[in-house]
Amino acid sequence: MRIDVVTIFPEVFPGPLDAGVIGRGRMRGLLDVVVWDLRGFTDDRHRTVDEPPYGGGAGMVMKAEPFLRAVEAVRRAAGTPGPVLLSSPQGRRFTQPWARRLAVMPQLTVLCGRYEGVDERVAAILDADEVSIGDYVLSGGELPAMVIVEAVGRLVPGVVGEEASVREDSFSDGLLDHPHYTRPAELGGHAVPEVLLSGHHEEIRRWRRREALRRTLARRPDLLYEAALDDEARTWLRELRAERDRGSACPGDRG
Ligand code: 4FV
Repeated sequence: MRIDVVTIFPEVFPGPLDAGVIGRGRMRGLLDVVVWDLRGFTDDRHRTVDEPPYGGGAGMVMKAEPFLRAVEAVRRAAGTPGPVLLSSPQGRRFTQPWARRLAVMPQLTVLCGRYEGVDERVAAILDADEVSIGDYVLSGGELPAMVIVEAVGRLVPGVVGEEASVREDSFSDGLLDHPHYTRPAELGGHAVPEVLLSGHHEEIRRWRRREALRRTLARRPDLLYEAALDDEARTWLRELRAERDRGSACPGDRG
């Protein structure tokens, strides 16, 4: 997969995208991340990318034309161009299912905003999707772009060595992940749950699924509406709800 990023700060991308699975995926040619400098698509000697807002008000707005020229160049270079994303707090919330849908595309372009935002016509003319990584305000779209490259890149087949670990990711079945433990078996009076030391794989699977449900019910009940639950999970969820309602709160879960 090829991911093109357009930004006025190309220098912030090396580092985060060179390390770990993304870095290895790029080295192995499974993932191609190309970072473009937006100023390269300006047409004045001051390489202007922003102007005061029509209608007045504080701050500056990013001009449309440099983004339009940049995406033209990306499309020429990318061969089979895919969707265009514009990172902004006004966007739809980025999720694992959205990352999965993007990871099967041949190419993706991510535009990084700065200042007060980007001229509204960029998204309209490019039919770009606005994407938000969360309800807080950053000073730029570069970190959101890295989040998207990381979340999508690691789903490209072969990028994460153990496919299983991608399959068993948080949100892979719409639930939060189960608790994880490793050596030592006992730490400061906190013992690892017996079942995990039992070697009884079915019992371990059941414990992990139930704990994932318990945690999701306590911390992110909103996820339960979308989650694909089978009969086993629905039964346990009823029991967990009854347990919760009986007031035997989940030990340790502040909910
Ligand atoms: C953001 C977010 C975000 C807002 C103004 C860039 C900044 C500046 N992007 N999810 N939250 N963007 O805060 O995606 O243009």
